[in-house]
Amino acid sequence: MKKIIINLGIITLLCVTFLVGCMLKTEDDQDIATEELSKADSYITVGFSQLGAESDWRSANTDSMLGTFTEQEGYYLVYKNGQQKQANQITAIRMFIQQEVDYIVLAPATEDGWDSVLGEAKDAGIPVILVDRRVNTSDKTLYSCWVGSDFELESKKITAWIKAYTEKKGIDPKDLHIVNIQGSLGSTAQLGRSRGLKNAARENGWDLMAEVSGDFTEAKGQEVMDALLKRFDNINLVYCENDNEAIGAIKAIENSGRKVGSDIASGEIMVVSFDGVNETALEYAREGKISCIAECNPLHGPRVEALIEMLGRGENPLKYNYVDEKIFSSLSVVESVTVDENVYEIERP
Ligand code: GZL
Repeated sequence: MKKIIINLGIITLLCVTFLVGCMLKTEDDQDIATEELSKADSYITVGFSQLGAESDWRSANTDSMLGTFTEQEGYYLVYKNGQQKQANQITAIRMFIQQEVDYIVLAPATEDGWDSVLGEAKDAGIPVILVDRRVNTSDKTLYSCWVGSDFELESKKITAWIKAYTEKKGIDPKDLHIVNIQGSLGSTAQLGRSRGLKNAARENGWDLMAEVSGDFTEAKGQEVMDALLKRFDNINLVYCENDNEAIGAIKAIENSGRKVGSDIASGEIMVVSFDGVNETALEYAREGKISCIAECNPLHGPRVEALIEMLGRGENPLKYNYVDEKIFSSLSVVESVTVDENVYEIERP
């Protein structure tokens, strides 16, 4: 009998312990949840919708934002990655609205289709800051301000470099046979960089033979370059709208047995690119495999923070805030380019 009582006692003790444990866990969970919410209440809460992770530039941009909006600096950041899909970004913005964040930061994948969800943020009284690419809307009140690059200026710099270089090398403009491996179609970076090349080709009499999207990725860049090499036998300049595409294109060119370089007259295929973030691309630029890179600066975190601080003080920042950017080449033939009456020194990568 005694043994049974002891067993019953142990069973009872185990049940009580279990129940207390659950309650403690629940209370702890409740405490943690409450603590998180209260912490969020005492911080500036920022909802950041990033478009994806397609390139080194994007990763650097994300790192800059995450490194800026930290709890130590008084922020509570809710970060959502859209995996290249606008629908995911729209869902994220609606979640930020439900969470009643203080600010929404949006890096839009493409320019169209934002009016509805930005209207919901406006109705909720949450300021929206755009970063990197732009949105195409007639209602400019849907966002407080934007910070990023002048993509067409980036293109004007690199095409001015191409013009100066080929003229110094005595290459007839009509003998310049160009293919453009474009970025993600409909993105502001792609639209500006493609427009810049198209205008320069028309003005200079260059032969722009094809424009095909490489989606800002290395794999797609290599695939597109493979196809273009099968389609054309006279390509002598490849204009890549970002470094990752350029790395992929160079793989395809070398796999085909052709040589990448700046000696077009001797049959080398010249590659130019944008970003200047990927270390391999910068090494290629130092080696002369990539002849010229137009910088696209990804470090927008501190810039967005400055805009939030201004908005927090009730000030009105500039609507459009452009970042200053360089142009890199290891070829000393061209020392500077002049674009829109501004002189840009060519810097070593
Ligand atoms: C430019 C940015 C582009 C980069 C690419 O600001 O939108 O997207 O040039 C990135 O590398 O994928």
